[in-house]
Amino acid sequence: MNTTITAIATASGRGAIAVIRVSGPKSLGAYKLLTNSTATPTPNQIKPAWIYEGKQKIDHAMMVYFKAPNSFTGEDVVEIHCHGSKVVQRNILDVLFAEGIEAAKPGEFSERAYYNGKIDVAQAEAIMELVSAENTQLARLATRQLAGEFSKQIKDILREVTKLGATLAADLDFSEEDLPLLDSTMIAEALASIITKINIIKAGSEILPKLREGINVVLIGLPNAGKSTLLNTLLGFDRSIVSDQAGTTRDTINETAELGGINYQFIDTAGLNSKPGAVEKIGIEKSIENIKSADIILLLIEPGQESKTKAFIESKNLIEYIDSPKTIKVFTKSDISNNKSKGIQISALKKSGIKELTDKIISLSLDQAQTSLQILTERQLNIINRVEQALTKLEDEAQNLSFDIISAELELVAKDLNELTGEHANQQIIDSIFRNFCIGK
Ligand SMILES: Nc1nc2c(ncn2[C@@H]2O[C@H](COP(=O)(O)OP(=O)(O)OP(=O)(O)O)[C@@H](O)[C@H]2O)c(=O)[nH]1
Ligand SMILES: [Mg+2]
Repeated sequence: MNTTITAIATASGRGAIAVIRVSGPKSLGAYKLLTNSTATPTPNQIKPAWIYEGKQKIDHAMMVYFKAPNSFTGEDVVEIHCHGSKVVQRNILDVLFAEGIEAAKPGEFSERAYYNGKIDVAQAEAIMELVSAENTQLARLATRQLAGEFSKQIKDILREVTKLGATLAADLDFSEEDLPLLDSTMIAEALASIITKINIIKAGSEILPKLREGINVVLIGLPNAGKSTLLNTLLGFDRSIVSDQAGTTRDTINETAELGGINYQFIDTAGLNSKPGAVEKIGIEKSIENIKSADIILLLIEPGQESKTKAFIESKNLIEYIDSPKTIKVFTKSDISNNKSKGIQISALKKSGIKELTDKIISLSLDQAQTSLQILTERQLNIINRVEQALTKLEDEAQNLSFDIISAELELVAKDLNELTGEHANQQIIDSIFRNFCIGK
């Protein structure tokens, strides 16, 4: 780019300090002008300096110069860390504007970084997510995407699509007598493998709203196992009624809480009684529904009830949910028993084992999120869905389609995939992505 741009990179209004960014060929000149000096500053070093408007000192600031191509945008960049007063910020911008430096459009710094090959579109979008991340864990996960994880997966898929397309094209080029390289079974298999990868990305994107709204943790167990007591202990207040009567909780009780920077939706359920009364029965059906949709299951077992619990689970065909890594076995009332079974031993009464349990819940949710989380913007999700539909349709119809039609369809898919990372994306798409960014980003 020939132009030089500037914008305030920090939140608008008054603050302790503000950062003004400048990017483009006039950056170094602007540095010298503002600091009233002729010396070229050492790149990447923060230096205190007086800032001038003409001969007038307007602020004492910290200045950094990044020399192209070693900067965020890939161009010469200057950052002015001035005091947060609106007047000071305005004065500095006025000096810069007077030099013919232009006000940056929203996202223009990131856009320049993209054009200079510093980041791809998916990484730029991850920066956006990072800026708007509402909790620590989310921010950490956005950082992973910033490191290019998502783009790598897409390139992998793209490679498979292109390879399949190329093999089909090669078959088309051969004459009738040649043995084709592919048959319809092989095509269907190749398509299925690509679809699986797309679906993994989609599934990962569904975790994001959960991290925002709360991961479901369902407490289940026989009546009197201590579910409601544990819920109250986890929440730190009495939300659910506790009594020594079996069948105290009849309806599900939801409550949100934060543990270790992650939001959870804890769900206390009706005890799994094998001979319930009419109302209890409705509650138990709800419990079973909750087991099926849970992200994490806490299976509570009180002393001496392990085999009875197992029998109930088996009778309702719930083993697959209980034997899964998302279930934590919790042996309750350790104050009155000496259970040594594999699982976590807790006593809500004596508050023992609770920290071990919450640590386990946190690590389990981070495992689930980290192995699969994808932060997809609406734009990316739309493309992923479109690609998945096109490939599924192709897989269904592959038997009856000619190679040239399949190959043409795959080309369209490849075009869509390229749009995800911004490679070969057209100007209009690039514009629409970066204009959603904030100014100064
Ligand atoms: N000794 C001891 N008793 C406990 C502990 N946790 C719960 N209890 C008692 O066990 C009984 C049942 O507890 P609840 O929390 O109501 O059990 P629940 O699983 O919610 O029972 P339902 O709602 O009927 O399914 C109550 O009398 C509790 O005080 C514990 O850690 N130690
Ligand atoms: Mg209860």
